[in-house]
Amino acid sequence: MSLIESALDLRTFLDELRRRGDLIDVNCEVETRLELAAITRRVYEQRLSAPLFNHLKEGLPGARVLGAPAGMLRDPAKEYARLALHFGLPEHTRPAELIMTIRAAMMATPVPPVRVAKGAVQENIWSGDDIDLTRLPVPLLHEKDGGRYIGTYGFHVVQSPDGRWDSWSIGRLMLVNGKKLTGPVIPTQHIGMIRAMWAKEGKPTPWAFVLGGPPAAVAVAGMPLPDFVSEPGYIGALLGQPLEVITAQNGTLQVPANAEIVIEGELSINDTAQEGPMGEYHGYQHNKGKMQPVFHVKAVMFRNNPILPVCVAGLPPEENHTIWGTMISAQVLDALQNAGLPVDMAWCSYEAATCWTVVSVDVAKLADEDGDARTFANRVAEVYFRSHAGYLVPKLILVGNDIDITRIEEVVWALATRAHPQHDFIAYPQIPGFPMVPYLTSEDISRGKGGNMIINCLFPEQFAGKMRATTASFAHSYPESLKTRILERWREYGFIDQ
Ligand SMILES: Cc1cc2nc3c(=O)[nH]c(=O)nc-3n(C[C@H](O)[C@H](O)[C@H](O)COP(=O)(O)O)c2cc1C
Ligand SMILES: [Mn+2]
Repeated sequence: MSLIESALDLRTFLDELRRRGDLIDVNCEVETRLELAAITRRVYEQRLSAPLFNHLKEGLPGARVLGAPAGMLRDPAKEYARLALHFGLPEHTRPAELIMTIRAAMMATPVPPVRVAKGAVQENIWSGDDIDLTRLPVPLLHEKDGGRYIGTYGFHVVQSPDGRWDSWSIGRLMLVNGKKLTGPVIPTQHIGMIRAMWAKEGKPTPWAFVLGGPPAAVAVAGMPLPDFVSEPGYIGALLGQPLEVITAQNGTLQVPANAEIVIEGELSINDTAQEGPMGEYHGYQHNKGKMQPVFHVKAVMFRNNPILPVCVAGLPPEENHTIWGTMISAQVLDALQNAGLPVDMAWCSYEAATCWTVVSVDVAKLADEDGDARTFANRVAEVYFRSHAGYLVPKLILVGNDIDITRIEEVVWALATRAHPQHDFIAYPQIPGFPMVPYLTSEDISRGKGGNMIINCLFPEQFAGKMRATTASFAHSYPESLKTRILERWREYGFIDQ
């Protein structure tokens, strides 16, 4: 079977992981309160196979939870395999191939979804008094979380009042009770923008939330595509075929036909509830929650033995880094290249918890640029921080393309040896930035700016097409003929490893 089938359907995705030995069927009884989350946390941190919890102590009999859906693998040759399978890409896929695939679909013609009459998600339908989300296996993810989170790897579905813009976006959702949810609706995110359009008409936002949708759809729902670009059409372009959708119970919104669970209702205009705190993507657990908008649930659909996918946010690498970070990287590369800047790769190092992006500068083209490092950094800042994707990640590191920016040890080396303390750390306190960044002060958060900076790791000589020094290493310091001979004789010297 083609790997694309895994990108289109969660159960096919899980079968493929199982075939590869990258899925553990956890058949013993596990608690939804902390136990499944602690296991999943350890899985991320040790880079183990994804756990599918088949037997949960609480909740609907037969309901299951999937942990670490896009966690990293321990084998360095297949580190990105689970992430790559979200796009139907093979086990050995490297970051550059991921980014190029995601980028190429941005330049392709959108392929809108096709509506089908019936979908597996309609196997069970709750409405009215039947609705009780507490019957699903909703986990408590960290001991100090303010509630149980049903949405950590699911996406919101909303549409602009004129019907022209469909927005699918990942956002977290906490249970308030069996019929009420709450979660952040940040005004600069697309769900916040569309909610404002409905509020202007005096109406709550018709809303659905998809859990266990096609893996490619989930990944794209975590991607900051530009304003007014509909995610479903982009997903079709990415996969080379349309998604199958059904019309939700409310009669207007369209949701993937093969989703595991769909919750639908309204995102209120004025109702709020206490949300959080929750252990978050930057690796910290704050000790206070916040008032956030309420989502009122009007219907729930789910497959038999539904699977609830879960991201247990915290220290990298989890999906806020592997999915969000990767999708942001592709989007940032697109924005910078479209602006004519000489860059050839962008990468949100997972280790930096989606708080920095590294940008690889094509030094052969840099010599054609006018001005010095400061002028160049200012140009990059204007494009990057003002883009929907760059806005989310407050630090940008500029390095020459002799560095492989997907290798953290090379980035650290460049940071330590190339950035001058007096002129290469350039703060942009006036450019708006994402409020969730952990080092922001309360004044920064209320002003909506203050945390952005560029770190320039380009040597002044690189702006004149030269390099200050060559690299001292096996790759750079010896004649090719000698290196070849040494590698041929490696075992003869007594080394057993390659
Ligand atoms: C696992 C995961 C969890 C996320 N949680 C949130 C969240 O709670 N709130 C939020 O604003 N963005 C969250 N994001 C990021 C958004 O999904 C992302 O910025 C996306 O671009 C938003 O869609 P939009 O660009 O259409 O607004 C999360 C991403 C991932 C991968
Ligand atoms: Mn969007």
